[in-house]
Amino acid sequence: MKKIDAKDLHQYYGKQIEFSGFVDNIRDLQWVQFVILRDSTGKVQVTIEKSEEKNKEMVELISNLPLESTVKVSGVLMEAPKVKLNGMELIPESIEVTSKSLDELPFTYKNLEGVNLDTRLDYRFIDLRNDKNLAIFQIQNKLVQYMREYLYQKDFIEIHTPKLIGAASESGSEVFEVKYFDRKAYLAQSPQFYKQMAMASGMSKIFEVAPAFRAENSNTNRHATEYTSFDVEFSYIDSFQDVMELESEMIHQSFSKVKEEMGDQIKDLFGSDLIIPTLPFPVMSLEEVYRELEERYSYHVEESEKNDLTTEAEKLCYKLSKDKFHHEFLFVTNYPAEKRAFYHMRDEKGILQGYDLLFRGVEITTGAQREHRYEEILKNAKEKGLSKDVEFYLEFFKYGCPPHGGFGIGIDRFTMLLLGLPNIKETQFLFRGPNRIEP
Ligand code: AMO
Repeated sequence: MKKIDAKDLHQYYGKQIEFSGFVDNIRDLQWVQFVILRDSTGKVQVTIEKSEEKNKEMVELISNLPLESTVKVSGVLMEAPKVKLNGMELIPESIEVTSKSLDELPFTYKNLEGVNLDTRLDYRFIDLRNDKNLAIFQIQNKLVQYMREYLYQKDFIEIHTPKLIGAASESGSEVFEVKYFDRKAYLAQSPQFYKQMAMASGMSKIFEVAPAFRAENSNTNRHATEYTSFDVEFSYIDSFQDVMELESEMIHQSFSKVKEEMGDQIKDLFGSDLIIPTLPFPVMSLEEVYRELEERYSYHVEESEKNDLTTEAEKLCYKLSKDKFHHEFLFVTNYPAEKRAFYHMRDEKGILQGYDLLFRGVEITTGAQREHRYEEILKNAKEKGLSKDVEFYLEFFKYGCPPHGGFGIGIDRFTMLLLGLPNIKETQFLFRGPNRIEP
């Protein structure tokens, strides 16, 4: 029989059904046993009358059954307005234990207060049984689904680029090396070069949602050594403004849909208001940002640090963006070229045609118009001492390549900020960091 989801049970009142799930709770009273079963979509109460002779075996079974075992219950589903849990109860005829749990769990997943995060990650499969933790992934799933949908509406196609690569990509640093038969290979830190290869292939509009690997020894709340990157690239743009416009529309639309579907749940579980960002998103140059941070909040940094946003400045940008624009997002532009990747386009004055997008005071995206002119990209690569390493990439620009641009969003970080969670460890299915590569 096909597994019925808890959320669909109301369609089966008065019917003989089978329901499978985890044993979430048992209340063993004098005359009756209430067994709460749980699947990923909800919960249902199974009611066993102790006085009925035919229930004797089931009562015995339940009396000795550890919580978190899994069972398959056959019985009749009754509408029962008095039952607090969804106004229904399952009256069982038989119960089959499909997996018996040990009596003691490593920790009480229902109340995680005081449970060490490392212990939780060691037993992530139990940690994820917590309602709130499960919800993180259900919300993340919707967010990605609606971002994908936006792109599909615009005729983008999803491609799948290799993560095992022969030459260290982008910069040569921060890349994991792996043994590849009798030679070295690397784990891709971004699909950047292949997104651009797709443009040279004439694909015009592509995206990819896939792992990216960073060999950075960064132990912050927003860095991981492996994360999920939502990458977009498209051709025939006039400037990086087109890229910012597409990204902000995509976020606007997906936030609207997530809010409609899960806004209440986000508020209840995370206390976080999902605010649909108005269009267009505000934009400021790096120079303007530092000027205003100084004027408004007396935030000073050394001139030498003003070629990038300090972590503190990033944080203050949240306040700035709210105070100045009543907005939670902020595009920051006009970064100096020497701080940025060689594939970003620069204008005649050497100003970078790219941006960072900050959300709630943390960078979630880098985006840009790319340099698609062979001579220019060669010059930029040489300037960074990269021309040999990126020879295969430079080939893409020799045989016709349209002007193009794109961006990458770290999904795990984005989810963390959206739900107001303290750490990226909470939003990765299994966190990967400098000190954690297990389970
Ligand atoms: P960048 O390196 O800025 O740009 O990365 C883009 C976004 O990816 C996320 N991110 C991370 N998330 C978790 N842990 C990390 N260690 C980590 N590093 C990056 C962030 C970041 O904003 N190729 C360009 C994108 C492009 O231009 O299309 C790139 O990778 O959210």
